[in-house]
Order: sequence, then structure tokens, then C-alpha cells
Amino acid sequence: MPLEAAARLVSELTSRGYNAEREAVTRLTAADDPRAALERVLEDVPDDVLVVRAEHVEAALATDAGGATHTDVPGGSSADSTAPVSTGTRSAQERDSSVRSPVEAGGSSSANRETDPAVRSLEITGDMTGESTGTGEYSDFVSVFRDRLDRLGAKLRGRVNHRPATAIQEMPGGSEAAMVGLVNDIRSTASGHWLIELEDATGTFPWLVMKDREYVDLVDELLHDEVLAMEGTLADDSGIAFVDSMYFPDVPRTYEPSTADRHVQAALISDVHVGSQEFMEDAWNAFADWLHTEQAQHVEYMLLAGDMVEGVGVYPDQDEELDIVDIYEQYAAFSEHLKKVPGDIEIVMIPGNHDAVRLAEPQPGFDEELREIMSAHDPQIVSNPSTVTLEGVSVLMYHGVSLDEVIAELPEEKASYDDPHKAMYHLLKKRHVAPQFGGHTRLAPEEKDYLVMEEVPDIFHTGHVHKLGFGKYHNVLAINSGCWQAQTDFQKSVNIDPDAGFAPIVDLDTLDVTVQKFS
Ligand code: D5M
Ligand code: FE
Ligand code: ZN
Repeated sequence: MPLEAAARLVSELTSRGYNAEREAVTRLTAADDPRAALERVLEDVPDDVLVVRAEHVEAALATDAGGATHTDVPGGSSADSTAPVSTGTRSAQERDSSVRSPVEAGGSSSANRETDPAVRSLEITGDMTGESTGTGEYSDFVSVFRDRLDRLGAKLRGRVNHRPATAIQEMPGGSEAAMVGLVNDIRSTASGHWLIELEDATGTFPWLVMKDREYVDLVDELLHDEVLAMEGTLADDSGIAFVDSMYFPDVPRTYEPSTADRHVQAALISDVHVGSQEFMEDAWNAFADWLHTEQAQHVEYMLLAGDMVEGVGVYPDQDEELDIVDIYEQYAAFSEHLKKVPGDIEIVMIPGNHDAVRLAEPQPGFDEELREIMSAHDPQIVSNPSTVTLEGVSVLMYHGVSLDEVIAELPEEKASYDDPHKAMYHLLKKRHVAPQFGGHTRLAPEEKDYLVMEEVPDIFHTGHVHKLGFGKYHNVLAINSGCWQAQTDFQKSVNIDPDAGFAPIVDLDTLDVTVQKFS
């Protein structure tokens, strides 16, 4: 599609108070006389329409060609067979004050995002969709852990005078030694000390943390399969080492996050759970309406961190709480809800454990069929996890299944459902979104460990636990969005009181957070 023509059309629509579906713009641009086509569409659309959709364009152009009449266009049906086109131009908006001001309809006015498209930027990194190489063989598990150890180990090797496990076994008793490895085992001894077995490419070596040492406090933060370094003194027989120091890959304390050069905001949400009887449609609609108001005019991006739909067969007896039982219908309904979001907001989404993709992480973005169902708003669909950089601010998006594990393993004051961001701090410290393999978190063996945080993100965004919480860890903003699902029977039975119907909004120029409540 000619970008300039599309940009001019979007600009014209916006100046008249309309948002437009990307597909609608694509079709208008393809018309013989796009300008005239636009006039016809605007004459024809019902008064209460705020978003010009592909169907509106279709209907107006059909009237023109065949002389057929029509009175209304259902706002609900999804885009038809024309392939969606990604142009990146939807954001092109300049205000032309010579035309009439935005329409008021349904109690909400258009937000009129006035952004020059040139200043918006959105880049994706770490999307492994279509890159999966794992076959589930034992050798794949070996490669993924080796890659984890190599890459996280590289962050530690300059900090200690490390030796391979096999070399440490050969050192004389009483020597100072250090090792970089994966936590293979954590055990308490009969006398109350802690025995931590580290593994590297050559073998394993046991490290003993004495119960009266300061590092004992760090032991209860350890997770299986995380990468760290230990330094200490070998016992007389060199069969074990007494730990003096522990080092974590971590985020430097002095980390300085990047910020946007202008006042622009992103809504960071997750866990919509469309299809569940507990999906809070009214709250969602209130949120979508708010996005059309002046107050939300700086919200130009929306990030969705998984669990778009409730899914089918995710947990035992889940079907008793389903409102929509067909998974495709759930996505079609989700797509309708997404269409209420202003067309000039850029959307990026990753899947979660309720979504129809493989459960093992990393989870590739949705397949073609589901993308087609969700194409109307033209969201960018990427893997869980992925990093999206918005105007220089990198946001690591991860659904958050490992948080259940972190919360279960760590003491209450270090990680809890009430303070989900504190659990996220531990993932940042370990520089891995899901260190512990084998519990709730299923790991897909790949050649590369996509779950490693190679770079420090400016913002770390998760969901899954349905609790809202945010805070800073070494200047990185950790934010767990709440959900759009009221308490389920299961959650009632285990006393989880979800934070439902909230939208945390992040200022990308300051990394400040404000929370909008819609329930
Ligand atoms: O997860 C929402 C939260 O509730 C998350 O912390 C897991 C937990 N949860 C919910 N249902 C179950 C069942 N049936 N078993 C174990 N844990 C559960 P979500 O991914 O949205 O379901
Ligand atoms: Fe969820
Ligand atoms: Zn989830």
C-alpha cells in the first residue's frame, strides 16, 4: 500500500474524529479514488460509529458499484478474506483544523492522538516464533542448559577466578577455589548447614554454606537450574568447598534505563480471559471507552502479556466456568473486544498458559489461523517471552508462569501474591524469566535458551498471577498487570483475591506508573 496515501487518509479520518481499522485504510487506499471513497464511507457510517471498519468501507463501495442500499453495518463481524497488510502507517496523524471537530458519540470522544508517525518506534527482539528447532530429544536439553550456562556464566566469569568442576577436584585441600555453574541440587544437612551442588560442562562439585554464615540468607532464594558463582575454601580432602561468597548475574545497581524523548504512554495489561464466565466485560468496555477520551490521548501503545482467552481444558473442571466453549469462538470474541481499542494504538501481544499455543516455554506466537481471527486491530503477535522496544524503552514481556514457582519456593517476605513485583525482582537478579525447570514451568528444549535475559530490560512486564504490583529493582521497572477476570471458584478455594479491572499506564518518558481503575 502506498504509505503516503494511507497516512493522508488516516490523518483525514482522525481529524474528523474517527479511528480506523488498518484493514479499512488498506481498502480505502486501494479504491480508484481514495478521497472520494472516504467521503462516501463517512456519509454512510451510522452516527454512533467511532471506528471505521473494513465492513464499512466494503459496504460503501458496494453501494457505489452495484446501487444496492444498506442502512447499517454490524460493528461486530471480523475482517473478511482480504489478507491483512502491515504497513506501520496507521499512526500517521496530523490534525487539520480546517475540518470539523471530533464527533461525540456513545459518551466518549475520540482521543485524537496527534503523533507524527515519524516519532513512533516499535521494535521486537527475541521473538522465537517460527524459530523452534527442538525435537524433545535428550540432546536438546543438553544444548539449552549449555547455552544458559554459557551466556549467564559470561556475566560472572570476569568476577571470580573460576575453575571447572573437574579441576577443582584436583586442587590441594585448603586452596581457594571458585566455580560458575547451574544449581543442580539444594539440600540441608543433618547439622543444619546447606549443601549446594553446582554443575558445569565438566561435572558437578558440592559447596557447603555453613548455617552461621551471612550467605545462609541467600540460600532460601536459590532456585534449581539458576546460574551463579561460588567462591570458597576447599576442605582438606578437596571433596567439598566451604562457601565464602556467592555472585549472581544480576542487574548492575547503577543501571540507567532509557526513556522516551517525549511524553508518551503505554498500557501494560494481561489476562483478559475472554470466554470465561468471570470475564469482566463491563470493566473492559469502560477501559476501551476511556482510551477514546482526551485523558488517554498519550496512550499510544498497549502491551498484552498473555491469557487473551480462558482456553479449553487448561485446569480440571474449567469447563464448568466457560461462557464460550469453542476455542476459536473465544478468540473471535476477544478480537471483538480488541476492536474497541482505538485503531491508532499500537498493540503487541504474547501468549500465556491459557492460550492455544504449546504450553512449554518459550511459547511461539499464535499460528496463522488464530492471527487471522485476531487481525482486525492488526496487533503484533510475538512469542512468550519477547522484548519490545518502544521509543528506546525496552520492555521484556513474559507471561509469568514461573512466578508461581518463585512464590512457592521463596519465603513469604521475599515473594508473595500480594507483592508479585518482588518475585519479579528475583527473576531479574537471576537474569532468567523461568530458572526452575520441572515444576509448573514447562521448558521446551531448544538450541538456545530464549528465557535468558541477555540484556537488562528497562521495564519487565508480566501477568499470570492476576495481582497488580509494581516497583523498581536496580532502576528497572517491574510491573505485574492484574487481570480482567473476577475471582474463579479455584481462586476462591485457595484464597487468591485477584486485582481485576485495572490498567497500569506507564509514562515512557519517566517510567512513572499510574493505575486506572475500571471495576
Ligand atoms: O492463573 C491465575 C493464577 O491462579 C496463577 O497464580 C495460577 C493460579 N491458578 C489458577 N487456577 C489454578 C489451578 N486450577 N491450579 C493451580 N493454579 C491455579 P491463570 O493462568 O490465569 O489460570
Ligand atoms: Fe491468567
Ligand atoms: Zn496464566
